[in-house]
Amino acid sequence: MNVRISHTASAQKFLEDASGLLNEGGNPRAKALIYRILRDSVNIIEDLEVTPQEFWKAVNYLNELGARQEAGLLVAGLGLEHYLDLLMDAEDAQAGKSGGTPRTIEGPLYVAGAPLSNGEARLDDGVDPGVVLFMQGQVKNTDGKPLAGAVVDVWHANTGGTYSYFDASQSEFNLRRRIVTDAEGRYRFRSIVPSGYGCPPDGPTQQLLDQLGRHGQRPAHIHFFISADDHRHLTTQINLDGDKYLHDDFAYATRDELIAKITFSDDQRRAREHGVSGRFAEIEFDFTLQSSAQPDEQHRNERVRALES
Ligand code: MBD
Ligand code: FE
Repeated sequence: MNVRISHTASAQKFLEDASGLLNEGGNPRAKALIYRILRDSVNIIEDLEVTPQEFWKAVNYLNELGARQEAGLLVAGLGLEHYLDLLMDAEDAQAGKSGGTPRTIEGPLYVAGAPLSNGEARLDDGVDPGVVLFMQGQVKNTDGKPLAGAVVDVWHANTGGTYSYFDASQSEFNLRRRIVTDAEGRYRFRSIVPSGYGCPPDGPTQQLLDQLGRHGQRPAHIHFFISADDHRHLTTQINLDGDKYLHDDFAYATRDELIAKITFSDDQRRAREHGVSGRFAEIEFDFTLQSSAQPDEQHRNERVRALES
């Protein structure tokens, strides 16, 4: 028996009252959003005949999600963060903005204020016994002109798939650096080859993914914010070719143009040139930025981030 009341005048008035639409105070945007959320919520409850047990289970789920600080992880896993990218891509297409390295999601694990250096950096603290990685490339504009003084803000996981700051066992800013490109627009860094990420198996995000019959794994990847004066800020990642989850990312971040070839080498002459011994890996990847005269486009979107003032 599907009983509905949301269409009645009294129910609609009730939702308007609960959203503050009948008073003068508050914020009109907040009222409009909450009114829509309440209307859609009661529609879901009525359409899908949500039981009180299911409703309170969902309320408790939100508490768990917050307590575990996993809201940012869940929106990535449900594809909503990727959906925002698709929407921004469509907006760009409509506005005639094209070219350059594609955007892809930031994810929930950025930490602001990583050490800044010129041209090159070592990202790892030497603790992780992973394969040494040398990555380098150029930041350019859409005409192919190198951009000197661009900032390459890079972060990635260790061989356990965990990120410093969120994994308190790692040193401060491990695997996180900001590198300013040199006169030829070049950056280069030494690090270790990251492993893919997996959602905490005992957390609320994985609990929900289990209900959907989905895994919570990401391929090995490296995150970047790329910025330069008079150019559009770029939030992106590279995904390492050959990873089992390359085209099965639970956060849907992989894009064809962002698949980076990684070359492993045992050539000890070349290792010595790099100042290391043993097996090492190399990645070359260039980033291309669209030019922009709009200051709001030149910076990353506002979002609550760790250590960001
Ligand atoms: C990550 O490392 C990540 O990049 C995303 C999007 C979600 C969870 C962990
Ligand atoms: Fe990540």
